[in-house]
Amino acid sequence: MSAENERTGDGGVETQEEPREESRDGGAVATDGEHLVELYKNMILIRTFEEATQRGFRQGKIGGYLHVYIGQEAVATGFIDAYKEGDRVITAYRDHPFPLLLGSDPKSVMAELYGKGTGLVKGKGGSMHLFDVENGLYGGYGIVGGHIPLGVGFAYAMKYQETDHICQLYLGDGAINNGAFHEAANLSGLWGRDGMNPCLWIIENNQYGMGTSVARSTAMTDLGAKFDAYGIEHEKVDGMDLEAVLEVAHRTADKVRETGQPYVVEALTYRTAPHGSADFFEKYRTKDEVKKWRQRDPVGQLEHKLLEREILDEDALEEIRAEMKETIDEATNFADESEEPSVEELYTDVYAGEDEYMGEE
Ligand SMILES: Cc1ncc(C[n+]2csc(CCOP(=O)(O)OP(=O)(O)O)c2C)c(N)n1
Ligand SMILES: [Mg+2]
Repeated sequence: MSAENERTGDGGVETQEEPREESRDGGAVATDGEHLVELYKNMILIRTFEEATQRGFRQGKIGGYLHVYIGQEAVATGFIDAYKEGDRVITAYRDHPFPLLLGSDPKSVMAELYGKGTGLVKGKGGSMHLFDVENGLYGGYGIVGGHIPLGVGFAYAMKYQETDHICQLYLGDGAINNGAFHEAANLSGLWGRDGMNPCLWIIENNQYGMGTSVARSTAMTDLGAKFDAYGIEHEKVDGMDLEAVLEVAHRTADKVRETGQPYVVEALTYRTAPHGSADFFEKYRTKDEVKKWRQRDPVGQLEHKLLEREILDEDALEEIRAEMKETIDEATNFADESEEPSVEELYTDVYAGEDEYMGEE
């Protein structure tokens, strides 16, 4: 199967292809400074949001679980750039960047984490169950691997309904060893033979599932290669390099849209944050390893490129950071000051309305 990029010793990959030069609006992807600045803002928005959620958790204002995306920002930012209206996005519980990138109001995303009635799903979902159908986000799921069959089903439905939309299905390296993954991958490959499964599988290989490294959870550590068994093509990308992700994201999203066949991208990345709120004291990663990946931080790498190419100077970078901080401060205050959901809300959204899903009687 196609492996256009190759692993390097430190877990990254060397991109062998030249970045392509088209984006969804016909402009340049890799060389257009304005576009990179826009995406830099998105990455800072995510980073700042996540840092604020960590503070909110420590203050006891965010309950339940909290899994942040720090270190992985280039992956979602690059792929969501290839999102087109009508597409669907589905992911697991490390889901905060998705509504932010798809256009949900950061205030309602933060309020959801605070469990408030003004939250994205009225405070009923929390950190792991973000949902914004209008903007293409179909969750947010806490059961590892549980959402994978749903994503493959969405892709089938989109073709069945004769649209040219695709499903972006995100999954972690840990989810690959789950039974639901294998059943769904089999169907995705099978339906893809008839052009009936426009599913772009995006593996966020951050090297660990909780405290267990990929090498300790499977004998076949080339995760993309698992898809050979199901007849689905795959490749790897350096998930710390936004431009590399952008190139792959646009090319593969176009391919999936045109062919109706699934495709897999394994993004090699790293969560520099702990796994979740219950994992403050890491015993499974060396300081050296974390340091090595931090040196390849996706935000830092992009800042370096913006400076080197003289697209932005230090002052301009600082201005963007300040602007994003203001947005997130506002979101945090909004969440903090919002009301708890009303008791009546316990009885709404429990069952789907008949008209909504079952048709008129
Ligand atoms: C079916 C199931 N088994 C176990 C868990 C507990 N659990 C929560 S997160 C996690 C690790 C998943 O790792 P990965 O898919 O790599 O995602 P990451 O956290 O690295 O983004 C596990 C095992 C769960 N939520 N669901
Ligand atoms: Mg993982």
